[in-house]
Amino acid sequence: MTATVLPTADHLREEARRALERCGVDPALLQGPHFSRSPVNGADLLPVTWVDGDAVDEAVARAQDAFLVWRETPAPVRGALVSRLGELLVEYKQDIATLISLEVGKITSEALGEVQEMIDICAFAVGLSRQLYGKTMPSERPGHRLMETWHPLGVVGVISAFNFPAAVWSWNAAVALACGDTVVWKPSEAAPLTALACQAILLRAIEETGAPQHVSQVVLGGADVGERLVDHRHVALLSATGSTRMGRAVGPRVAARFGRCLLELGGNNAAIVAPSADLDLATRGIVFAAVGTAGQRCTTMRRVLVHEDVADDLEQRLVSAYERLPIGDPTAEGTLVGPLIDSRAFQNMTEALRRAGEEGGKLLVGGGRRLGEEGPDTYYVEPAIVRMPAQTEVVREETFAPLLYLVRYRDLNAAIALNNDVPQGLSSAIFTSDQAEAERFLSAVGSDCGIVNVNIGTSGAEIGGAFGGEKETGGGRESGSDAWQAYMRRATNTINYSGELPLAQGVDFSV
Ligand code: UN1
Repeated sequence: MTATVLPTADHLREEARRALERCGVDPALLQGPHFSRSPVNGADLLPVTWVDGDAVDEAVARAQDAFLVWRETPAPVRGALVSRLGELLVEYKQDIATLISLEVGKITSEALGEVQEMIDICAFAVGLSRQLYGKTMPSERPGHRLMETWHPLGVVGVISAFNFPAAVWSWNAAVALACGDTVVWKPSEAAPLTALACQAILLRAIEETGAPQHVSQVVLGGADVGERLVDHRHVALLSATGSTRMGRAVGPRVAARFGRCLLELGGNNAAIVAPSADLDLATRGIVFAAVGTAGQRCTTMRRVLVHEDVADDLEQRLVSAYERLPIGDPTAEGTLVGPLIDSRAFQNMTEALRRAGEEGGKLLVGGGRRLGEEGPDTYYVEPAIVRMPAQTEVVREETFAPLLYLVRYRDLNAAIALNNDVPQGLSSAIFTSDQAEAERFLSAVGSDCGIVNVNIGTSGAEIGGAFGGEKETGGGRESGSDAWQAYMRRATNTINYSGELPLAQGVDFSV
């Protein structure tokens, strides 16, 4: 394992400043009293200004005005804005990736991957701007036509989390803009600089394509800013990514004003490893899904349900892979595991490890803290694997850290039951060479998650599919497939060209 020397605060600050400057961020926005902090070395990066609730009201009012213009702009013309955004993201890919690494500790390859995901959603949304299809249906009445049309919805409020500080905004913004909505974004408090860079790039695309200036805005701030968006009657759709606890608070508040909600909450994702699995492939798939982004994706694999015939073999392979993981400075070449976001994440992991021990777990590898001396406020941890005697209480909870539980099974139905016996329902996987087993897992009596994979891990979904999950994950779907429908309102139209007035269901109402 590597023990890298961490970059100095001055070095990181300089890197951030250069990236922001290239992206065209107005230096006037980089003033206190709040600071963006880097988990890479625990030091403050640059100051930013937070706004208050009144500024949110003003931003929503501007977004509402812009909406009145934007909704009348032809959808393919709206697509041209998203297309330009995608081009600029290609151009500034490295700068945004740098800011993501500095602010949330993502390794370079995954930070670049996050920006690629933004570029991909732009391409998807541009195509979508010519495919906002409604259906036509045969009417039961002669001389009638029945059809549906999709119209822009209004202002979309986006609340995003630290772990995908830019991509999740773009999933929402690219699709919402193509659909004719306008956006007000409250980014994670951990990643304001990334948000300012994204906003600067979008502003340039707005100027170049002549779109209304306020089709998309960013509001930096704390919980009060988020709450104002949640409660604002002009926020037609509130799209929020974060913890189940946050979703439990947000959902009812938006529902109380009859607003729409799109929730992407917790996950407690499992993979089943069947006796026929290619164990080499399974090992690689599990390590990426369990350890990537230091275990801080909502799609992170947290449980492996392994058949007892292959359990010892798989355990050995995983432990050996974990022992070789390069942990350290996420911006250094070759690092695979960067830091946890903050001390609370570290405490949560430590606490879960303690409870797992109490509940009969045996720690197989990892769990220690690294580099504590170089940066006292940094939380580099060794990803851990714990063998559990059963799916106990702690295993059923989501711990947002690289902590993987192994539970053995004997019968596939029991493994599927374990997969489903958690409150969350985001992602799931099965590693098997037996098609009947794979099909069972994919079927109505299989996994109850929103994402169900075969011979691939639980994380790293592509843009084309709808992303999201069931149960305490919140039920929302974003990015691909028909997820755009959440950003539009549907009108059902019945058109009578018969010259008569026949009533549906054969009702006779002649006077
Ligand atoms: C998240 O962790 O909030 O499927 C999103 C994945 C990524 C997105 C994760 N494409 O892992």
